[in-house]
Amino acid sequence: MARANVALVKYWGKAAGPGRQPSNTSLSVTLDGLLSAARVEAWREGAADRAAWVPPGPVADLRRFVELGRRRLGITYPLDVQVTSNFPVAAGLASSASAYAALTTAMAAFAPEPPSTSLLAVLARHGSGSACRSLLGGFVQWRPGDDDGAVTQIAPPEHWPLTILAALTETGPKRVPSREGMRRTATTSPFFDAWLAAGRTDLSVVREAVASRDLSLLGPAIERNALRMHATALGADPPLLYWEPATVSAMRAVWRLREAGVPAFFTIDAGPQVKVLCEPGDADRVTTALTAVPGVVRVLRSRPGDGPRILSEPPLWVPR
Ligand code: 2P0
Repeated sequence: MARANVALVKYWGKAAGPGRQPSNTSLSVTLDGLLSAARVEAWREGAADRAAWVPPGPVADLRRFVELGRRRLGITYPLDVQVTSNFPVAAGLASSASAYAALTTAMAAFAPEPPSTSLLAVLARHGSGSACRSLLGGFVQWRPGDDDGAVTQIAPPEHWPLTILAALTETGPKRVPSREGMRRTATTSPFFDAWLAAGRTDLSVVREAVASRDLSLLGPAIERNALRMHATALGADPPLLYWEPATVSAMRAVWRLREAGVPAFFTIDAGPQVKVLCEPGDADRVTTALTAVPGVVRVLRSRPGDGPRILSEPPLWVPR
C-alpha cells in the first residue's frame, strides 16, 4: 500500500536519452489520505502475467510494468496483480504515483534478493516518474540520477503537519497525458529553458521553507512554481491548457482567502484540480470557501503521510 504525492516543485520534462530521467529536480509531499493498494500473488507456471486495475484502467501499461519488474527483480514465475485506489483515478490526483509505488513495493517482496533503494526508484519511475517520490513518506526530493541518493526524504511527515486539500472540479475534455505534455513542452515551448532555470531557484526556496516550516515562504514559492509550469506548457505548440473555468475560480478563491488574512496557497498539476496548502486550524474555512466555488464537486482533505507498507490483509476499501 502506498500514498499519492503532490509536487511542491514540479517535475515537468524528461532529459534526452534512455532511462526516463527527469530534466529537473522536484520536491513533493506524500499525502496521508490518498491510497493505492497492490495485491500481488504468484500465478500459474507457464501462464502469462495477470494484471488488473479496479476500477478498470490502462491495463497494457500495467502488464508491461509487471513484466519489466519481474525481469529487474529476478522473479522467474508469472504474477497475478491487482491495483486499486481509494480515490478517483485519472483525475489529476497522482493515482499512477501511488499505484506504481504500491506495486513496486509489493513486487519487491517477491524478489529473491532484497532490492536496493535505487533499483526500486528506477523501477517505480518506469510506471510513472512521480511514483518514485511515493516510495518515501513526508517531504521527498527526486533529482536526476540512478544512485541511492536520487530519491531522498528531506523531512518526515510529522515534521510539518500541514493540511493539503484537493478541490476536484468537474472533469472537462480528457487532458493530454503528462508524458505527451512533457514531451511537447520540452520540444516546442520557447520558455522551457527558462522553466528549468527558475525551477532551480524555486527548489532552494522550497527546501529552506520546509526546513524552517515557514508557510509564508513556502506558499508563494509553490504557487509561482506551479504557474510557471503551466505558463511553459501554454507556450507549447499546440498549446497545453489543463485548466477548466472552475480551476481559475478556485485559484481566485484562494487569493481572496489570503486577502482576508487566511494563509492558504495553491498548486496545480497536469489537470484541472486545485490542491491547497494551509495550517490545520484554517482547514475548515478553506474547505468551505473551496466547496462554494461553482464547479468544485468535492474537497478531499489530507496531511503529510508515510511511505509504503506491506499489509497482511487488504484494506477495507479494496473490493473482494
Ligand atoms: C509532478 N506531474 O511533479 C508533475 C507535475 C504532473 C505535473 O509527475 O511521464 O505520471 O509517467 O513520468 O509522473 C505527472 O506525470 O509522468 C507528474 P511520467 P507522471 O508531480
